[in-house]
Formats: sequence, C-alpha cells, structure tokens
Amino acid sequence: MALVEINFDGLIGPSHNYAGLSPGNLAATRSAGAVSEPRAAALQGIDKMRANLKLGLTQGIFMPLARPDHRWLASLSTDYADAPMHLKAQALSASAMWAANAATVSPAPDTADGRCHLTVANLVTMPHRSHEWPGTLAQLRMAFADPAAFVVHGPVPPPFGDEGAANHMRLCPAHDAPGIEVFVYGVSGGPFPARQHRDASEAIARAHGLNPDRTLFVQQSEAAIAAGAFHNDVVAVANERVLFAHEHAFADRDAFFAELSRLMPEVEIVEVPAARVSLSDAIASYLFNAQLVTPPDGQPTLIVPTEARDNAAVWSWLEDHLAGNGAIRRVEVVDVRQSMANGGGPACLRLRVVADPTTIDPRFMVDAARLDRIAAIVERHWPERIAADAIGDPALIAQAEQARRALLEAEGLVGLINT
Ligand code: SUG
Repeated sequence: MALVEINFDGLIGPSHNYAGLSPGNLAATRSAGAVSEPRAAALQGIDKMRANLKLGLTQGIFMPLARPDHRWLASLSTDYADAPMHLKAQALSASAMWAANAATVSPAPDTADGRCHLTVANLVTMPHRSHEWPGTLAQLRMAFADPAAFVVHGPVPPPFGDEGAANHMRLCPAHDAPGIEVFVYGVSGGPFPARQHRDASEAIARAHGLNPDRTLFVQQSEAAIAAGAFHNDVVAVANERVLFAHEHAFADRDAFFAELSRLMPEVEIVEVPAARVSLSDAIASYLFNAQLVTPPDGQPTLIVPTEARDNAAVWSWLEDHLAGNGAIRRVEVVDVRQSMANGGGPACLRLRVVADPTTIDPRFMVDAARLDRIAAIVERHWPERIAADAIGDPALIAQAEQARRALLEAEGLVGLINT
C-alpha cells in the first residue's frame, strides 16, 4: 500500500483537569480552577476522529498515559499521598492528549535511509509535560515497531527544549513525495518561555538524516509567543503545498517566504493579515490550530474548532477566502471545547505520520466500529467531572486509574499499563 497521511489523536485521559499548569498558554491559565469534564472531553475527541473518518482520512490513536505518574513522583522521592499540591497536579495532568507534542516526524521520502523517523519530544520546559516522554516513547516503539519502515529515537537531552511536531511543518507536492521540512524555534517570548530551542530542532534534523538543503530553521516571532502562541501550530499550519499562517507568526517572514518559494516554487502561502484578524483573535479562536488536510476528493479542508466560527473577524475572513476560491476549499467545524479550555485545539490533539498503514501495529489504528467500542468504555468508566480541589481525593485517583486499565484491557494493550 502507498504512503498516506495518518492522524494519530491522543485519546483524552480520565484525569483531564484544569490546574493552570502552563504559563504562556492563556486559555489554560484562564481555566485554572474550573471544573473539568473528562468524559465529555474524551467523547468530543472521539467525535473529531469520527468526523475525520467520514471525510475519508486514515485515523490512528494513542492511549492516555498512566496518571498520576507514580514513577515520576518516586524519582522526586515522594508519592501521591504525600506530594505537595503542585506536584500532585503535575503528576496527574492528562497533557499527553496533545499528540502534536508527542514527537517530530520525518516521513520516509525525506530521510537518508528511506525510513520514517520519529523523535519523542522531551517537553522539558513545563514540569507537568516533562515526564510524558517515557510513556509516549513506549507507545511509539510499539506502534511503529517495524524496523524496515520506522526508526524511533529517544528524546533530545535537556536543557534543549523540544515540543515535537507542534513546531515542525512539512511542505511537499504530495505526502508521498520528498518535502521541505521547516523547524520553527523560539528565542524569546516577552514574559513567556520559548519552548522550542533551535539546538533541539537541529539535533532532530541530523538524527532523521534530513537533507540540509531542504531543511529550514525559522524563528517564531517574539510577538506571537508573547500574545500566547506557545507553539508555532497556534499561528501556522502546513499541508502539502499550502502554508497557512498569520502575518506575525515568524520573526523574519520575508526571508522565510523567499527561501521557501525558492526551494518549492509551487508553494501556496495563505497569509492572514493582522488588519483582518489580530494575533489575539487568532490565538483566542485557534484559527491556525486547525487540521489542514486533503481528503480523497482532493479538496484542501480546514478543520477548525467552534471557537473559530464564534469569532466574527475569523469567520468573515474564512468566508471571504472560500468565496474567493482560495487554496482552502472547505471548512469543517468540530467541538473540542474541553481541550480548548486547556489551550489544545484540533491540531494539538493529533500527530501526523506519513506511512503505509499496513506497517503500523493495528492496535493504534481506528475505524468507526472501534471508536464506538472505545466510546462505550469512556461512557462507562471516565469520571464525569473533576473539580480543582478534588485532585487529592483518593477515590477520584482510583477511578481514573481503573478507567485506563479497563480501556487497555479491552483494547489488548495491557503491556502499556505501567507506562
Ligand atoms: O502544553 N496545555 C498544553 C496545550 C498543548 C497544545 N498543543 C499544541 N499547541 N500542539 C500545553 O500548554 C495545560 C494543562 C493544565 O494547565 O493543566 C496544558 O498543558
């Protein structure tokens, strides 16, 4: 079978809650202390996967990680009962749902050895995310175990922050053809941390055997990070020959666009001017944290969150673009409000892997029937609500752990229980 783009969504875990753990992520900060709805959250994510399948896209899934992360707490010489509140929250976070931060992926046509390379992200900047990688790596090694097709790399060592595919874009004539890989790094972000370090991006490009002549390292604008774009995928997204970006996404937009056009003359850059959509509207609506995909009918489709439809400036720009026969031909709206309230839109929830689906462990691929089965497990076991002051409640923790165990047992993935 041919190489196709597969979207792997992180199933939203039973411990999903609003602890306000990510400074610089304005939505998460705003939601701190709110009551979360893990069951509704996971069902919203499943509905998004169902909608992708209906569009004719190939869909994969990653399982929630073991939370609380007892191993991480043990490495800090404590346990869940005794840990201070902030460590409890960091150990409990369901943040692995945002699969765009799981790894950076270079498909086989781009790499020196003709295999698809994946590097698990170290996520060192935020404590609650810094302990995701061992569990994520275990799943990547299981899902992409075929050594003829994949190479799975461990994380770039600290202190070089790496947040995975959220800061990586690939432009190509078609998914199965060689592409230009663009790594977007941050240097400064006003009051907020720049999470992606250039040294990390360069290390990944070397590890993946990318052709330096077809690899770009581009600085994210300080204004974007300061306005709340803690990852590039909050202000830009690429698919095949289309780059869709906000005017203020990059530090030196002119140089980047010129270089990209030289390397790939057929590139179509769709830029949204700040005069139409301010950075702040772009970030609040997650217009760019959309899935830009090519369904089998060939019509470039933008999958946006409901928040984009609710924002007048954003929606009118999208309507004008569609009416003007722009590069994006169709807009689909999905409700992922529970994830959005923690700063994770449709694009955050998925990792794109271009591969032959038959080379992937089928336990990580889904069709509609399998999603129905998983939804039934979620309905039965996921907590309905988690209040901020409940994260110390042993009964809640027991329910969250039991819910994940039920899922992994039903899905033949008990090997992941301790990861
Ligand atoms: O790292 N939110 C995530 C959102 C990640 C979005 N991913 C992409 N843009 N690809 C983050 O900031 C909030 C969790 C909390 O506060 O409990 C959080 O981690």
